[in-house]
Amino acid sequence: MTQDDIKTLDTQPDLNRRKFLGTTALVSLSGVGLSVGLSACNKKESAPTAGAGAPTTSAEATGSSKYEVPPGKLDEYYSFSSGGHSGEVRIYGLPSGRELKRIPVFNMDALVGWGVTNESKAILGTKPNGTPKYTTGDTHHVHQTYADGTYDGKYMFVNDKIHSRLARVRMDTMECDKIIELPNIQGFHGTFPDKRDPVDPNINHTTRVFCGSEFSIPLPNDGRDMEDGSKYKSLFTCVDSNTMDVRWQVLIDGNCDLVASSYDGKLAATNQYNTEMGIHYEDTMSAEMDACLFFNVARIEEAVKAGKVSTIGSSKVPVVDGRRASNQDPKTALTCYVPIPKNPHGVNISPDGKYYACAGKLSPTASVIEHALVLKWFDGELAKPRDAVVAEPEIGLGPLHTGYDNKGNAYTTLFLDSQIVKWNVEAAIKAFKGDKNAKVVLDRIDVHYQPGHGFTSMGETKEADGHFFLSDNKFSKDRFLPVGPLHAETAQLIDISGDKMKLVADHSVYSEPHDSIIVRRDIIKTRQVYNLDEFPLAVKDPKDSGVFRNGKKVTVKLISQAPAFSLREFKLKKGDEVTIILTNHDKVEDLTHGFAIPKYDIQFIVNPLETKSVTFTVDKPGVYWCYCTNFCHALHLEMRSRMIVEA
Ligand code: RUQ
Ligand code: CUA
Ligand code: CA
Repeated sequence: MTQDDIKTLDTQPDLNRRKFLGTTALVSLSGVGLSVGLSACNKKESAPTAGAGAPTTSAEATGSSKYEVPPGKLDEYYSFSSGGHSGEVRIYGLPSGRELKRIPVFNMDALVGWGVTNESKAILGTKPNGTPKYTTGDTHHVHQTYADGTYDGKYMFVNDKIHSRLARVRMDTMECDKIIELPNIQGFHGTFPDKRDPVDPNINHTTRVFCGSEFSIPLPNDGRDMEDGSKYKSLFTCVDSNTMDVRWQVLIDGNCDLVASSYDGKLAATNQYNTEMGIHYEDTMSAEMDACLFFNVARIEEAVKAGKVSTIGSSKVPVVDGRRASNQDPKTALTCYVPIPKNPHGVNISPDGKYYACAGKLSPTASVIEHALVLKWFDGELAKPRDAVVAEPEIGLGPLHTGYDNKGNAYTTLFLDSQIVKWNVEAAIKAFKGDKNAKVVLDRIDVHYQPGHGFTSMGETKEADGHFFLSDNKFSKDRFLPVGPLHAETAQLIDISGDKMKLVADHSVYSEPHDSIIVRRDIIKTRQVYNLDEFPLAVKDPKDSGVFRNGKKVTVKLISQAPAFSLREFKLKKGDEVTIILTNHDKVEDLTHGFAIPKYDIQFIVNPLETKSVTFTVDKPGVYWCYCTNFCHALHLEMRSRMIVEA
């Protein structure tokens, strides 16, 4: 394929001519880099595509008041979004796009003191010297716990791809309460809570979190088998959502990527783009078909119970064998590999629980897999896994993630075409059966530019409401004021309630949001204040404040109450290991104080009736003004205490 051929990729209207992006095409594509990918962005409208309705002209925001949230009014939805490189989770209001909060998870954060206080360090994990074990994170997938097929407002889970950690965030305080590191994997990417137990009908809520790992590694990864990629392996991991213990892992062929869970609790799914087990990226696209891999949760747990497990390295986690060769008999198989073209990306279950859409990425198709047919294969009643594919519509170039409305329509991001395509699932099934009149693709809309993730309001629950689609685009180019070589990204809000999609807002977002969920506001019930009794260290009475010495270990107990700390000063000696415990006695929502110590790198906040502590060694004699960092009162600047360190 020549450079010119590649250039025509974006304007070539005949889908069939670009059915698959071959390895050569992609290798050269990466060579010319973004100029090819982005050339789609240069046109205001895209060329009509065969089999599709007329493309929608990029509907620039009309400023219709319907989508405006006037001053003093609240948004209809929360959007919970991963922060990518920052390692945090972000919360936006929709439709306004107001950024409401950043929850530090895998990152340190001076505003709240995450990674600074003893309590947060205990969650983050520390090195022997007491500093956080890792200071970087890479969050991608945010999902909340379910009850009865919809969000229950209890917890949210988010992955850390770089260090393979799973974090849990409490929804009442919107703070991280637990982080674990998954054993024997790298590139932990897809994350999805289950929706009910596969066996026990009384458990209709989340009790597990499924985790997919993208990179295969030698197992154990201790210096053996490093040159031979065919010996590398991947594991699919199940975590207990309550205890956050790793329950089990499944050894698989190929890799995992994104993850979905079924509404009946019976299956978990992951798309696989590297069934080739390639180490170099050309190798990862050498095969025309990869797979969507299904896990039979009940059978895996029976096998674990029956002790049909092994362990890897020093990990005690039971590992069952889900490799293809060991799972040929459907009646006993733990896994089912459904062939899907080519380097698929994204696996999303429809709100009625019937279908999974697995988009082709390097094939212009989305494969529709019927849940009931995968179960049938496990019962020995379906000839081969591929028969579970009931539709494979051609929808456009570079299809990635799919969201759903409440009318049987799917909305898929097209990375290369820079579009969102709306298609009807039942029509796609009819067309696959040969119905030439089935109208599959219903609408297309240009987005700006190169959408990665896309998701609909409540679309990952049975309460999908068909109101909004949010397109998280990887490039904003000319949409916002330039801020240097790295631009903001665009989150574009699209009204999907009518027949035609309508672009209603561009929101700029700080790089790099990956997946998000859009949650109705009535589901989220946050607390207003903490309770003194929640904290074992709480300084409950102002009279309990003071300096308590035990040799070189010193405890300083303080309370904050606007506009003063209970100690005007506290004296320490050089070399002391001091623990400062601060309890905020203000009881009013949002009346938060901060505590910062110059030159000692201490900064944190205490929310109403919250207690936090820090431990450090005082090695620099002198006077240090500990001041309140959070504006709390007309006398906020005056709110200080003096740390006096004697030589
Ligand atoms: S997936 S790398 Cu997490 Cu589409 Cu974004
Ligand atoms: Cu307390 Cu500012
Ligand atoms: Ca592949």
